[in-house]
Amino acid sequence: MLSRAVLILAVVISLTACQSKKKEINFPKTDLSAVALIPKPVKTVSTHSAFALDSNTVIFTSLADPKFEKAGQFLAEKVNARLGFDLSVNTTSEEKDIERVIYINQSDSISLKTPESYQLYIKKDSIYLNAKTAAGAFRGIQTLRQLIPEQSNDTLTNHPLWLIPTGKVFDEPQFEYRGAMLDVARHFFTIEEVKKFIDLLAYYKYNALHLHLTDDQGWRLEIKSWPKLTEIGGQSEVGGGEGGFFTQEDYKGLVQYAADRHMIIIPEIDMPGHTNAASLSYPFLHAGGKADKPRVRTDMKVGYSSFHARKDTVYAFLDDVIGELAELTPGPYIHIGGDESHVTKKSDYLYFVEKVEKIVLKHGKKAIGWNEIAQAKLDPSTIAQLWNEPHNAMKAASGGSKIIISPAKKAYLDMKYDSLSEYGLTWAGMIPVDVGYNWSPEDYVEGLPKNQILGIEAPLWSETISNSDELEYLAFPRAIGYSELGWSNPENRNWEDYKQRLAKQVPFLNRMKVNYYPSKQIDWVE
Ligand code: TNX
Repeated sequence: MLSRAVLILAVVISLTACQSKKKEINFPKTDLSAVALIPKPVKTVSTHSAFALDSNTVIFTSLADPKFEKAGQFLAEKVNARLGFDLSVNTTSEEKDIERVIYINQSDSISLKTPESYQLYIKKDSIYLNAKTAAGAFRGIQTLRQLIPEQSNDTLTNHPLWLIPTGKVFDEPQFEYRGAMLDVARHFFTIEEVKKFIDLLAYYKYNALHLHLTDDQGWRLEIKSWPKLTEIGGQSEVGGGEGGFFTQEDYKGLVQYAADRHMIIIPEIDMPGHTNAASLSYPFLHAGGKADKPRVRTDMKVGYSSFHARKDTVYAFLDDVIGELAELTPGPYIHIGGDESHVTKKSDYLYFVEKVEKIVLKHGKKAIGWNEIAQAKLDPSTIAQLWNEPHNAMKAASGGSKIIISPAKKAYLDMKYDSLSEYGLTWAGMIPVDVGYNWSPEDYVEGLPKNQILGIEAPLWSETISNSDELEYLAFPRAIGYSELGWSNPENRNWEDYKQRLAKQVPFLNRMKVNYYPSKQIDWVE
């Protein structure tokens, strides 16, 4: 380890020393501040020259934290795949004439205020990416990916150079939580489909994917102590398709895939309503009374199912389920749903939420629930997710809870864009690309202090979609806008400026084969 560190230092020093011997290239004038970065960084300073990325560039990282090296490898993989290079990390080869280095540096600078803050110093012969944590380095790497131009310059020297504009980027997120949600219950999505969504979200600096794993139409995660949940409850979906579920092995792979991108997965077990598939698997869970008798449901109705709230066996079951879930979840949160329990008596609902919250706490996690849970007496560590009732968000906040902002009218990825939209619902209105962007999560709930907002999340319910193409049609481009609402300061957000930058995402979206909705509001750059 030590010798490798010394070697790297030697390379970095000798690189600076031998610059004078090299032929100076006259780069065309560049402008770092004009690059179409999304989300927009806090500050950029242009120095108008270029770092010439080529196949001889070397990547080094701090070695004290192995996660920095991993982040470097992620960068190398992305650059190699895109440009056909063979860059490696923290290795030197004798034959290579090292001219330029990218150094990913763990820094304890006090100007790096959050774990995800980063600074980029781009000079002609070096790029320094400073961050306190590997998560910060990873966010900076996404900026670097966005700074690599589409076209190489093939005339300045005898091989192609990708000219990265020189200057500085200082950046940090305005909210610590920036999430999207995917409903894999109404329609099942495969591990590969979810991974592709994660890749796209990571590029725009999201740090959380909430998976809505259970609903009336299906239960999608294997629970070893209660196998019928998936054997029976996993075999249906909206429209009558065959459904499906993740084994715990599959799911662990997904959690790791997200973690490799510095994202957490938040698993949701929606209850006491939205539980028809669970009660169909284990009828003792069913509330009776006003709740519909469990049967295979492939329709899109809501609000007809409920768990029984007064049976000890129901809570013993939930202790097992949440226990297994907590084991599978390195992140701090478990989502307990709580929405639209229209056939649960109010007193039963309150009793249920308070009991389940305690089970989550007992397993060492924090609970998140939809805004209805604020009717109960919540532990201050519990988070309320605003979707339709600002007054309940305020109530939760007054008890000390933090709030995730996900208003259906602004942030629901499953609302149609306009009357031409092929997929999506309209109950909360249509959300064209500009409406999705032109609002402020920090001002949405009057009187809610900013320091009680954990962040923003854009949910994608899947009643009308069942594969990656359809998912991408609804999520893109709108999810790109929500990344900016979560990350960038209000003073850096502006629709006219954003729409120009959004238009320039096309080459990336095409490379990733994303079936985005080609909204007429944007002059897409082909
Ligand atoms: C409301 S939003 C629901 C979901 C539906 C969604 C469709 C929320 C917490 N509950 O059950 O899928 O509308 O847009």
